[in-house]
This record gives sequence, structure tokens and C-alpha cells, in this order.
Amino acid sequence: MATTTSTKSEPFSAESYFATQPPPSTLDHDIQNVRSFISRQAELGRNVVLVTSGGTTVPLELNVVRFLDNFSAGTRGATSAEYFLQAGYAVVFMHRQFSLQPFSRHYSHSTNPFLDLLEIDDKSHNIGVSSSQSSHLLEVLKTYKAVHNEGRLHTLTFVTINDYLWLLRAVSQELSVLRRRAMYYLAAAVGDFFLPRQKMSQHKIQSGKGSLIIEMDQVPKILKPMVDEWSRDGYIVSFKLETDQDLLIPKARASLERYGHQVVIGNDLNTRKFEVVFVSRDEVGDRSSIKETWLRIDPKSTEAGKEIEEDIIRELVQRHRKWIEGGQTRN
Ligand code: PAZ
Repeated sequence: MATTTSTKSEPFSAESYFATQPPPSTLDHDIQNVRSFISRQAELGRNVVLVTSGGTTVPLELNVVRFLDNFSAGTRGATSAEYFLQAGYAVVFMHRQFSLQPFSRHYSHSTNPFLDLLEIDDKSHNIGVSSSQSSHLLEVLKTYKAVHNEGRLHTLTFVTINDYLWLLRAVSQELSVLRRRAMYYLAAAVGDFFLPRQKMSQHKIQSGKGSLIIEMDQVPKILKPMVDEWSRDGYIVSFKLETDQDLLIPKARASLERYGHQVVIGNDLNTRKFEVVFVSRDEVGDRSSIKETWLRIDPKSTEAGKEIEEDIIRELVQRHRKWIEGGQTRN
């Protein structure tokens, strides 16, 4: 039987995680670029949102042959980023390498392959866009070019859970200079368990000795330091994914109570494209309770191009505006 060596240890806190797990080699370079992007946006008086998107991997070996992954394609994040851009925000789009990205998502190789948009003129051998596709492509292309000319989109990539955690902390700290004008929209599907570097096998885990047992550690709960230390008065929106509908609201409420941020958006794996629930604090006078607000769209409307992210972002932009005007600080 092949096992990875395991010694029972204390669960990782965010502090012990960052003290023991090494940063990705590109972190300093990535963060320099983020810093200059944010300072340009600050000069221009723009609100900035950090959108995280896609799934994280958990490598099982240092020379990685195998890793655990999850289902997320990055649709929520990429789509939301477009609606934030439409609302005038500058966006730091932190996504899993090769997952969907704003604008190019419309021409994903699996659902709408780019080559299928093109036609060849038999006489001239010139390439053109088929007439049925050109008006949509023109619209997407115009917005894409405008956003890039205005310098409002900055993209960063991660692959592993370790890349994600290091980047999230560093980007959040940079963004905190904008205080209430910053929003954090955490839509990435982040693994709950990982294998610390110290417990990883150097080389490919060998087969031939029967089953494989791996004991993983819990990923530290980073929302706590994110709220208390990394993001100052920024507006934090986290997501909670469940597959058991009965757990969705209790888990989302528990997360809001535990971390004290602004909104938890709950979604069920199978209905996430048609309904989500906003769980947030309802302040009336000195009384504060937790309320739930469902956002739903007709599943049939998605065939005509309706996206629930349009409604999610409209709602969040309004709430963020109130947050900025109200000048609230966290408890
Ligand atoms: O990337 P996608 O569109 O396929 O899925 C989006 C999602 C379900 C990952 C996101 O809405 C979400 O709930 N993210 C947080 C997941 C979690 O860590 O609980």
C-alpha cells in the first residue's frame, strides 16, 4: 500500500500557511504590475473590483504528474467581469490559467469554436466572418477594444491553490489603498483541502503497491484575515456553493456571521445559472439581522442570451454605491 507520510499537526492558520508554504516565483513581478494598474485607476477616480474565477488545483507531487481539480470553468467570473466593465469599473481579473476570460468566453473552443465563425471566399481566398455571426462579433470586439484602450482590465493567472492564496493576499493588500472604492468578488472555486509542501512526494507517486491513501490538510479560512487585515474597508462578496439545497442558506448565513463581510452569494451547483441568493445584513436603526434576497431568471431566457450575472452585478453595484456613500466601516 502506498501512502504519503503523515504526521498529525495543527490545522493551518493563514499565518502559519504563509510562513511555511513558498510563494509562486512570479509573485513579485505580478504584484508590481497590479500596483501600477491600481495606481492608474486611483488617479482616474475609478472603482476597482477584484474578480477571482475558475478552479484551483491541488498537486500531489513536487514534480507534478497528478493533481486534484474541480468542475469550475470560470463562467461566473468571466461573465461577471464583463458586466462590471459595462458598469464603469476597472477589473483585476484573477483567473485559473486557461479558464474562461471576459470577451473571448463568447468564442470558447468547445461551445462556439472560433474557426466556425470564418468563411473563405472561393475566388479571392480571403477570409471573412460569416454574416450570421458578424454583428455579435462586432459588438464583442468593440467593447473588448474600448476596455483595453481605456486600460480598465488587468489579468492575472493562477493554477494551484497555493498560487491562488498568495496572489489573493497580495492583490487584496494592494487594492486596499482604494478603501471603500474597492470591491472583492470571490467567485473562484477554491479547494478546501491541500497537501502541504512538506508532505508531498518529490517524485511521481509509484503504483504497484496497492491502494493510495493521502491525508490532506484543511486550507486555512482566509476570509477572516481578508476582512480584518488585508482589505481595510473594501466591499467583500464571497460565494458559497452547495449541492444540498438544505445546506445552502445555513452555510451562507454562518459564513457571513463568522467573517463579518458584506455579502455571501449562495448558489446550488445545478441551478446556479438561474438562481442565486444574496445573504447580507439588514441594518434597521440599531438592530441588525440577516436577510436573504433571491435573484432568479427564467431558465428559457438563457437561450436568448440572458445571463444572471447581469442582475447580480446590477444589484452589487447599487449596494457598493451605498457602501461608498454611507462611509460605513466594518465592525
Ligand atoms: O465557474 P463556474 O461558472 O462554472 O461556477 C461558478 C461557481 C459555482 C464556482 C461560483 O459561483 C461559486 O460558487 N464559487 C465559490 C465556490 C466555493 O468555493 O464555495
